[in-house]
Amino acid sequence: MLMTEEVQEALDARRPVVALESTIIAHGLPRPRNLAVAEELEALVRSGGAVPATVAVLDGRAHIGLDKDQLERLATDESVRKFGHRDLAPAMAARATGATTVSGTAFLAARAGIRVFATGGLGGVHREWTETQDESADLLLLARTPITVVCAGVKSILDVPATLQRLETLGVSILGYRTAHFPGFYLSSSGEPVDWTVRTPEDIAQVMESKATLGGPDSALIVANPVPEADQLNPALHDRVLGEALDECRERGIVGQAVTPFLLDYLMRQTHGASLEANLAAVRGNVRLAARIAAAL
Ligand code: PSU
Ligand code: MN
Repeated sequence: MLMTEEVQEALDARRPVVALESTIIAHGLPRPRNLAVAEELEALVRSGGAVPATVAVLDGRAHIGLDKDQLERLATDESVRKFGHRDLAPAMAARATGATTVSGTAFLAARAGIRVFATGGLGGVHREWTETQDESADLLLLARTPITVVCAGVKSILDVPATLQRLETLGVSILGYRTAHFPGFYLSSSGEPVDWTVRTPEDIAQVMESKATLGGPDSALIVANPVPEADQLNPALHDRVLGEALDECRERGIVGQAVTPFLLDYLMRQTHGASLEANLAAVRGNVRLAARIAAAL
């Protein structure tokens, strides 16, 4: 694992560090906006008083923290792949280059000693799970990785109730941040309830302390932070376009790792960019909150 000096020094001195994933940059956002967003997210972490550590695999080496050129390569090079945690070892041996998903990022960040990680929306159980068995590797990895993940829920392209059920089965704790409802990624609420609501970053730090005192469980802590209502995608538009996107995905026979990027891109085009703005508002809020949690620890 290669750590930037800045991240290494911050971890050694127990100063706040926030891990950021890179799949959203390479595969979740349109070019050239993705590079500007990658830089903006790092700047948001810094203005929150923490050090950003964007995670990726470059030429077979796992990087915890990227410099400007490396971030640019990730955002512009079309050959950058998408790596979940199962891809890490083969990618390293093959000297391959790829962005890390939530599972790949959480795995590497936790091993580097980073305690807080921010993303947009988690992967989860897909709506056609009974036929495709498509469940994101994010869930099982989070079930056995002790890291706090700040997200706007799970992507609304998924089966949200089924995903929440899986997280319950897997024993992953969920905290609603200033909400009694699980957020809906592009939407402020998925309509599903959460069992625990917290109001401040200090409350979240307290839960992390309690977990440390208990000595477990060794699973992730999900902080579900809704996109502000003013920034959410219009719910009726969301439901209509999502229905079309799922039909199109099925008709075209898109499967596996390509499903999530396809659906995100379809929504963006068919909502004329409105879903992108909601996605970005959610990610920005998560990154800001993650920096405050890291600072509160
Ligand atoms: N959040 C976003 N955009 C994204 C993702 C999350 O706002 O593109 C990525 C994450 O990296 C997540 C991945 O781990 O989508 C899930 O992909 P899959 O469903 O193939 O596991
Ligand atoms: Mn999948």
